[in-house]
Amino acid sequence: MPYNGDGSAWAERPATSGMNAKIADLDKSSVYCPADGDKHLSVFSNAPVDNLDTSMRAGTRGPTSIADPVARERISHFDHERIPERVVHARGAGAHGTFTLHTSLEEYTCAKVLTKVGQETPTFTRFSTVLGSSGAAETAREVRGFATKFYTQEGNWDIVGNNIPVFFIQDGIKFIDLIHSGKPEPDVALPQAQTAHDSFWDFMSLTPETLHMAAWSLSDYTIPRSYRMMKGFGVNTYVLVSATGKRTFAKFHWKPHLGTHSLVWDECLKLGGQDPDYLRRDLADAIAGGAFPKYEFGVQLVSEEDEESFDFDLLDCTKLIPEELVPIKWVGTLELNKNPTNYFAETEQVAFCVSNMVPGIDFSNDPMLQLRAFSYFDTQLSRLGGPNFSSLPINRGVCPFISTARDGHSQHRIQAGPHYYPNRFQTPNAGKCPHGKGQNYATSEAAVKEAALADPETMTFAPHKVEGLRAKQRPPKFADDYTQAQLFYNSLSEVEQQHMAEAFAFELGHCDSRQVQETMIDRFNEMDHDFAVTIAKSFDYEVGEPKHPNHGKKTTGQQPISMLDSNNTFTAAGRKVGIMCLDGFDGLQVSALSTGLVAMGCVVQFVGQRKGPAYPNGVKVGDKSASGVQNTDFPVEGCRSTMFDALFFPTGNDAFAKSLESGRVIHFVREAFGHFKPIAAVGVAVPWIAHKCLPGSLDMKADATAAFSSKHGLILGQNITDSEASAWTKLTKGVKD
Ligand code: HDE
Repeated sequence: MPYNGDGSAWAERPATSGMNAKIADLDKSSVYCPADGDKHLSVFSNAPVDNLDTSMRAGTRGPTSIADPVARERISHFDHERIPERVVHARGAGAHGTFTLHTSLEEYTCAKVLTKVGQETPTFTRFSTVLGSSGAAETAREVRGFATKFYTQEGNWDIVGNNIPVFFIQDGIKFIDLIHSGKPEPDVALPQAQTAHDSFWDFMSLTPETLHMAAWSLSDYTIPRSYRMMKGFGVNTYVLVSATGKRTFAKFHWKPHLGTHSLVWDECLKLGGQDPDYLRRDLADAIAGGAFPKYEFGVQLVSEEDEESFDFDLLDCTKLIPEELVPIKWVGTLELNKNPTNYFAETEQVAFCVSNMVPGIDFSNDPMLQLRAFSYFDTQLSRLGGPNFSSLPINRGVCPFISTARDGHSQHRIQAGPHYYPNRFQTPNAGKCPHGKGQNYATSEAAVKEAALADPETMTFAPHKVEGLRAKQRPPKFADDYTQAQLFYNSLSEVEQQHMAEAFAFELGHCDSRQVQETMIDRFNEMDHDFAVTIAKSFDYEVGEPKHPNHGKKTTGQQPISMLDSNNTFTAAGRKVGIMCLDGFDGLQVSALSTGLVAMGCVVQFVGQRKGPAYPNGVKVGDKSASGVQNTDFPVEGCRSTMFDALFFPTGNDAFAKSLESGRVIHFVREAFGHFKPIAAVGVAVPWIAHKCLPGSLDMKADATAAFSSKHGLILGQNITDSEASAWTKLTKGVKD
């Protein structure tokens, strides 16, 4: 069952049984709408209001009275309904969930969320695009955010990551320029939600450290099929701290159970108009229908002793750690299982802060991470209006705590007790912190260590030595901009490399500056000469010999770079199949196939001449109560093949065969075929596809009634065998010859 937009979900307070601790906490702040006996319409004062239709005025045609508190307050509240959108990642979709740990990381961290096997931690996850404003289309080519707040028993822990394991720049000081260059041009504010303009590629071409991320940005990773089919990465290097004070570098990974899949660019362009909410709808539909998206959580761990053993620097977030060097240890599962009740209160007001850490998890010296630790907290002050954003319902923790922070705009808590520390009331931790007696400083290195280790629960910032010459400087290994860009490119399949070249033609084709185009081609020449020669063809440019020829090495693993790698997951589950139910369709076939598809976890949607009843063979058109009448999701004029992953055309009677002749229906087949989507057809639909829709495209004789092409994902036949059906349902779309 897809997300129901008819408002029926508003009618009742959901049952409280089975709620996780965070949902139960949110429920305390929730207001539901049914007008039961005790409720009345009201304004700020909560006094009853009898009339919301007409303001108070002097005589029926006289001036409106400012003394009417109802009209005034309603207008005033409306005037202030908007808050600033996020300066980046403004467009997002959120969901509640549960994180369950299946493998303990006790050897590396004292964080209970990562050590107590079987423990379920409530979460809130927000997926986002980066540059588009909050109303932008979601299928634009964009890096995607993947941020998760864990409401742990030790406080909130936020992993604010992306769907790509590396980032554009190495130092946070350049972030403002990166984002300014990508956002719409400042004079006429275009383009929206895309990097296809001069400023962005100007910045990229003049900033060599961006090369690796530039390659990822042009790849299919920036056009995901679904947030359910998208990886996540912490990107920066973090540090786990064990109960004995051992520090271990960690990279965080999310791996979707449905595999990692993308759209093809032509679909994106069309979907941007057909359904600008494509990804948030997909997420909400899946959760509402009980097909809860799941992701494995994993870590790559590097001991402090091995910090210098790589030819890249662990503190450089333009680099990943290839899995041949450090395998991923999978430790837990995130399930997204509840849609928000109120988008603004939850998805908009959620404030992810990189600085939200729990004891046992710490920052590394990654210069991006260090500045991120400041930025997120800081931005919430203007976005959410002051320092009390952390006590908004979606942001407040579920563990008991005491704080001496007080007052400020919109204080949500009523805090009793001492507002200073230390105090004589023995506020917890008073006796525990290093050197006790309320003195939060120590007089020797040994004393600090001893005190911290005595109580791992206070070890968020476990002691470790820092030294160096204070200067504006970068580590020497930060200088290599090419090796990993080459590794990425080599690890893709040929078709994915081809998609990158096409993406380049689109992106740089929207730039006007010859200098930007040529400099960017020269940059990619340092990644791969053949690639540069290919992309240069669209710009009438001759590429020279590269200074850094491609080393030819590849990488693979549990989080393979190529989406066509055999370690990726291919499944019919979660895919949307459109079934064409034009009047006169074979009802038995449709019900058998749709039952089978649903059993495999597919979402089935029916398309007919009208939204409403579709009449099968043997039922009179208009006889709504006859058995076998199929309720459709879309009229054929109201949808396109791009909205489905696969199409099924049943057989049918003469009327059905005649309706197939419509240009719109023929276009369905041609477009889906062009996108390499699986198409299945039976009976009268077979010759129609072979001869009317795709004449000359299929390897079948003129009189053939059956054909199977695994290459095209196409099966046509009187009967579809099990093995053909299972090959078809692999739905390995997006693959070009
Ligand atoms: Fe962000 N980033 N970022 N970022 N970022 C924000 O915080 C920032 C960076 C990421 O769904 C902002 O609350 C700086 C890397 C995500 O609410 C802001 C730097 C990565 C989200 C901010 C970075 C990210 C944000 C805007 C360089 C991948 C959306 C609103 C030092 C690991 C979170 C907000 C959500 C949001 C700043 C770099 C991911 C302004 C200064 C690297 C997923 O604080």
